[in-house]
Amino acid sequence: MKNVLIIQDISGFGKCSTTVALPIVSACGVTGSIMPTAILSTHTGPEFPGFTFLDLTDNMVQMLKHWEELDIKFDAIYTGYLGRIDHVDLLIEHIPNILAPGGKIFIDPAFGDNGKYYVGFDNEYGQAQRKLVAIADYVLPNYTEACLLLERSFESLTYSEEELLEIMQELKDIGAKNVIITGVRQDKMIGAALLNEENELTYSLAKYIDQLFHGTGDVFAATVVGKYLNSANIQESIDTAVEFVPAAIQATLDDEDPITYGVHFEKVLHLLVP
Ligand code: PXL
Repeated sequence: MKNVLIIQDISGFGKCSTTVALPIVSACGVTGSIMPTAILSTHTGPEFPGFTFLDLTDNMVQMLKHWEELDIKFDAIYTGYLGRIDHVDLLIEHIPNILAPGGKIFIDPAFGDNGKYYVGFDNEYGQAQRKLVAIADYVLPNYTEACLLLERSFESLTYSEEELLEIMQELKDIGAKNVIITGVRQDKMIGAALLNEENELTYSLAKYIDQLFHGTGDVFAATVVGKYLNSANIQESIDTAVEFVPAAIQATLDDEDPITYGVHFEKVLHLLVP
């Protein structure tokens, strides 16, 4: 059975990062191992002012040391929201020791949306994440994160295919083997674009639902990772994720909970079961 190491924070309430990634990869029939980077009361979005934040860097060092002593290896490493710049160098140093031969590295920068960094992050954090992009087999930024990584203007985006390719190529120039950009829009559709190792550009698009939800980037990335580990087919995995996100959003809209409670992906999790 494939085993992916999910390296993200645990947000107690609000559904994102580890609490989303773990059930999703499990539904895909993949073992999810975790290395929490921080524990928060909620995610850092504006709906939850005053969130708590416990940094777990010291514990990460201990966990890595223990796994290295036991020679534990993972079939994939999947990083998302980390929390501290220090985490980047720690991971760069240790990932080679805990990745199985032929294992894949998935990097979701997870530091911004709508043209801005999340609370607590700045350009220094974004530029540090470039080191992870450099070792990625697959990097999965949204348009905001792609622009911030490249220090490009988000406001002057034209969303043309030429510009999209330029951005993807620049991310490859940093070192990422494959680039998956999310939030790509075409007419009434939304989805993701992939520029693969052979420099082929493909789109996966689904119906656009005009409602922003926190955590959809995490749902998308976790689905790609979980499905990929079972199929080794990145295009199929992206197609599934692009369909799964609107299904989860629709399930949330159909529920009476306030949307601040997060995406109710649990209601459609069965769609991912092999
Ligand atoms: O969904 C990304 C994410 C993950 N973890 C935390 C966050 C966010 C986005 O704001 O705040 C703690």
